[in-house]
Amino acid sequence: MKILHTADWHLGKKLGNFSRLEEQKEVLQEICEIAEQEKVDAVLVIGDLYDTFNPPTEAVQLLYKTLKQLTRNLTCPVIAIAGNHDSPDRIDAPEPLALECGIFMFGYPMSTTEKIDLGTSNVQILTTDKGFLELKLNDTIPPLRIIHTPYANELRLKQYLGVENREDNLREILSAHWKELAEKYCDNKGVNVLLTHLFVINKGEPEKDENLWEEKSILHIGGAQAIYTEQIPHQIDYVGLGHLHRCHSVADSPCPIVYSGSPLMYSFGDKAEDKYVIIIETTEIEGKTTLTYTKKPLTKGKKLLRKSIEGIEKSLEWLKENENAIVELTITTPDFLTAQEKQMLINAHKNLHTLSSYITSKEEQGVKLEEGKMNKDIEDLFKEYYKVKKQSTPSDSLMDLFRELLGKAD
Ligand SMILES: [Mn+2]
Repeated sequence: MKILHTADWHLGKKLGNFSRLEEQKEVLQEICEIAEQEKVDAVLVIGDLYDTFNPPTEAVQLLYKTLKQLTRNLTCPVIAIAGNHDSPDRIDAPEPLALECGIFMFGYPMSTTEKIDLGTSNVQILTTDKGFLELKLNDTIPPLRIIHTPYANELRLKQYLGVENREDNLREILSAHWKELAEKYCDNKGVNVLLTHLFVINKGEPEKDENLWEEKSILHIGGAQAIYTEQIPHQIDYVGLGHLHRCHSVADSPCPIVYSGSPLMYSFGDKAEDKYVIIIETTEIEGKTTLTYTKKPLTKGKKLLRKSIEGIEKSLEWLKENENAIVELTITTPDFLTAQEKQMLINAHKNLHTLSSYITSKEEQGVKLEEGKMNKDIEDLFKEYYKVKKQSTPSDSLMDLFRELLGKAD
């Protein structure tokens, strides 16, 4: 059995005002081609399908078109869950249509699906339960069992799981939920995977990830606490994760616990060579099914480059050499840039995201000026507004609330 694991597509994402939709189309096409070449039996898309609660129509259409293409006419089921950027209702809504195509979309931790006959011998729904799905893929391979837990913050997760009055923390509650499903449905006669869009680490590791990108706020108030690998039930053969945008394995035992990462560079801290999808494969070792995985590199999409350069001439040269990237440039100059110089730099590159200058003259030594983000996004604007009004920075929980309102307001 072969399964493709991907996550964090963030469809509809903009970097400032730069739309990433064309790059997203290209990289999703690349993912579809890999799935076809590898003849995978199932596809997992583990959260942050969209970038916002209310994505643009083009992003919604791109998602549906891609998921449908991945099913290869009902021969390869696709299982997709919501991440912290997704509106759970929006992910659940297309279920009646999606289901007929062999696409399973889960917005909430207790979401389930109807046990319908898909009218094909290739894919059959064997068992469904809240947070669980068992599929028969074809006659030659064992059934695939999936425990699926989309993102929810601690408070909501407790509500959804019906334990809002319990004092226990998220870790204990999720452990109990996963254990119950694993004991009920998962044995060694099938392949058992757990999918979740959360921050998972080994116990004792720092609960901060430098590469967490824009996601930092959800680790704090109103967010979800880090989940430990030791909480994964022993029946599970593979844990597919979404949330962190860097492709990496959290642990390889007792089973692989893996973040596929995002398919494109979405922050200036990402590395272009870090973009992959994961191909999971089963092998029989002494009658026991074991899962191994390989990383397949993704090649589409623009690079995001952050660079400091001395002087305008060298900057212009560098901008020309990197005309296909999206760039954040800091120029070191003896004196302030003139309006013409600024304009010249802006005109020299179509994807200049931020331009700053670092002044080195004696009088101005050490002054760093942001010459302007070419286009600020609404969250940055809100932060600035808040600073002016309140003389302090908005808290993480307030920013969470702001994002939620944004999703609902427009
Ligand atoms: Mn994400």
